[in-house]
Amino acid sequence: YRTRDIERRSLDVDALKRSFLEWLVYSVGKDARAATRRDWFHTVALAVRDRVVDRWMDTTRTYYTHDVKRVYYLSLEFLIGRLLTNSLANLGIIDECRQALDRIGLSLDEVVDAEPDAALGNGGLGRLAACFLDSMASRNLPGYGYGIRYEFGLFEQRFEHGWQVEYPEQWLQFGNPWEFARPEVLYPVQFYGRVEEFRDSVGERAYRWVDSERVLAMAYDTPVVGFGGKTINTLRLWAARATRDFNFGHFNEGAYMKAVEQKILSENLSRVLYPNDATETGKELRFKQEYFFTSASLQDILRRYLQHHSDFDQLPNKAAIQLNDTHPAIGIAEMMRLLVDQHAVKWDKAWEITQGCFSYTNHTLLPEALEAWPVRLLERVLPRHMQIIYEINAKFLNRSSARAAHDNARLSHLSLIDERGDRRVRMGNLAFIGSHKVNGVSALHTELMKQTVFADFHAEFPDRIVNKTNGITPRRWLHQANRPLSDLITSRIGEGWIHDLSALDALKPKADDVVFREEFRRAKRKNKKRLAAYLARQTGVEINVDSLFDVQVKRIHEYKRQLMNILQTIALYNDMRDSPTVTWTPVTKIFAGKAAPAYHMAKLIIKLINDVGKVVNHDPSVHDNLKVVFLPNYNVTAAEIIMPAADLSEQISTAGMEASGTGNMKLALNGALTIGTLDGANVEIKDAVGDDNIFIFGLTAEEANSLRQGGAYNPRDVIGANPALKRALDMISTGVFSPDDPSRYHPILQSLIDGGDHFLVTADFEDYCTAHDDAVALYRDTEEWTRKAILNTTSMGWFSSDRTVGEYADEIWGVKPIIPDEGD
Ligand code: 26V
Repeated sequence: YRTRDIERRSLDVDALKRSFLEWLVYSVGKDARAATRRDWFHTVALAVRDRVVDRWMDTTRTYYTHDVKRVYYLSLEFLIGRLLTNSLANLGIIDECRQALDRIGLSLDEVVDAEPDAALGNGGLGRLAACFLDSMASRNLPGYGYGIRYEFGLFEQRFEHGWQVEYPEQWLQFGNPWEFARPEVLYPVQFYGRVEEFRDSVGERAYRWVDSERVLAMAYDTPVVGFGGKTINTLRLWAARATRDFNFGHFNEGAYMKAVEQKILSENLSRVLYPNDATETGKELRFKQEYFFTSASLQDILRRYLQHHSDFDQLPNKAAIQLNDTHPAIGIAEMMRLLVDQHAVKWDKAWEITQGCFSYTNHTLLPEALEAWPVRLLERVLPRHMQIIYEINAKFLNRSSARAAHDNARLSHLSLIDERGDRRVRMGNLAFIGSHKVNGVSALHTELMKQTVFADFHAEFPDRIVNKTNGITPRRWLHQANRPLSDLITSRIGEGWIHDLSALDALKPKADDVVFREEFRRAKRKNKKRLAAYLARQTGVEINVDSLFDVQVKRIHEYKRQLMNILQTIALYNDMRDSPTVTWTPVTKIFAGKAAPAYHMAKLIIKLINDVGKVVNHDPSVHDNLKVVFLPNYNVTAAEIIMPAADLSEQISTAGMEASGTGNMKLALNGALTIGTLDGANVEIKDAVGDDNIFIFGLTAEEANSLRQGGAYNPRDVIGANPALKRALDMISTGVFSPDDPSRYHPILQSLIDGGDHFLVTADFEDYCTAHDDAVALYRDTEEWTRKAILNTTSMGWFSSDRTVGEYADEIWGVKPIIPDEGD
């Protein structure tokens, strides 16, 4: 492409400006005088996209010519957020772009703000997938993301009278400048029908899936720009398209309209992201989404492999397929079907290939989130897969040591079928036996996997379970989101940390440097001002920039214990009112997060926080020393404003329940001190930052487990023994925060008192309050606090997702970095 348009690829300010003006007119179709901010966003995005296309083709061609081993990250969720700043930063042209826009009289920040937030995910699992894409590209690893191009991303959250209300989120409404539609990349995906047995050409038993309904999967590609702009990988998302395979001649008018309607309905498959991050019991559409994108992705992977190969022997050396949770686990059976039924590979060989390719990441131990699809559903929707699963199960159980030992209890645990009640296929078990490696996402979580859900499998395959502690991309979560701190760090150690976060180690001694501490505080203050302005705009609540910003941002879930946080807030409010002459340290409690639309308890907790905020924020007797703000519609873009501004990071889940957490890493990297339990990656964060620089409290996973098992735990006694807790609960129960409906919160009180307090809120309350008091007391010692904050930032190098994907690449995928060749 030496002859291709040099102008289009030029990174200098004037060329960018010319591109913008040209794109606005010829692609967006607007005159500069009539252009809206959104028009300018599309203009700039398209011009920036031009700067990545050649490199993208270089990358793709290099992978192809060298026939490298690729990794395919199969995920039902990619929580990407905005891409403009990310693309500019990774290409290294933020300043150039800012100047070019300046010369047209536009502000980059305003243009950036017109981009919708791509929310194709619920929370941690989806954001991790997005961080991994960034890290694979930045480490020059041949990595592809495969997922669904949902027309509606995660719902928009609004508060009406303090209650969460969900609205559809139409991120594609005005088009998506980052994607390339590939109408020619189209795969058929079948559903329903029946299986026919027949004899193949050599007289062996074979099967075909007939009378099925078909939907087409159409590809949309988004370039994934690595840092430095060398490697540009691909995120391929599938959209459902109706087939055109019905015969017009056979229809009378009524049947015709019905048939067209059927076709239209089939496109519902990619319409909407399921908004639950824990349960979705037996929803057929969800199951069909899982199979739809998995089948299309595997067909695409095999097609790419067959460009260079004529048999499948080398597939495990060319394709590593990572299952992001069990959502794509049906891929194990689909790979077997494609190999055995479509490509006539012998069963045993096909199984060896499948295991060689697949690996599986577990993201939760919560029993309600472990997928188990009813056998009846599978028989109906995917009849051939059900047969294959039975076959896999029979062969596996026959060879298991449990069979040899005639240990029926163990056999029933190992089985792919849960025979209790309605029979179900355990997707975790399928993913486990079809994979060569299975991983947890933090040291503690991996240990608990071995001891609990996968204990029998671990005994059978002691080398299969490995740990890969999660990480976050330092590009988005420090370099882009926190320019003040990013610039400060770069001023001392150069830019190397952006692609090697362990370089932050070198800054640790700066914690003892007064000047550095002053500059660090200045950066934090800037970020706090920005957040305060944002909160005022979004919620109308004015907060004190010098107060301690105490932040809990994450999905609302009982195990994450936002309830414990608001109870402590009420106790603090009472202390302040009781002792008005004490000089209190001002605290601002900041909450954000969505509840699953059907999760009533979570929605009630949101309402409680909003109700408490209404009382506290208007009570003159606390002299603005306490404010409670719940920011609506938490998403990646909001997180980028919140993380840099936090002083205290709330990571207070019941020990043993949070698989890892990644918000904990984002906050600590941005200089917040953690108040947390020994859960998930908090354990490793504590080891990294040191015991003196974190506030750990509460029961350990083991203690929590024995307390529950012991049967002697009585929340009523605990409440009786803690006057502050009792008073807070009494205020809730007598309607102090809900005078219009005093019984509103009885379900919450019920769950704590008579419901047995499953999440041990009352058990950990006192210890939590003490830890919080310690944190607030330390905050008054500005220098000491800053020292610890700096040690948090500078100790977080290991938590880069570059480290995480490096470990996956070496120990699970067997893929190597390759620098793309330039030009043809
Ligand atoms: C399950 C389901 C069930 C069906 C409806 C939709 C849906 C969506 C997601 C899930 C899985 C939830 C598991 C999850 O998000 N785990 C989180 O993974 C993070 C990344 O590893 C980790 O940091 C969090 O601790 C963990 O909760």
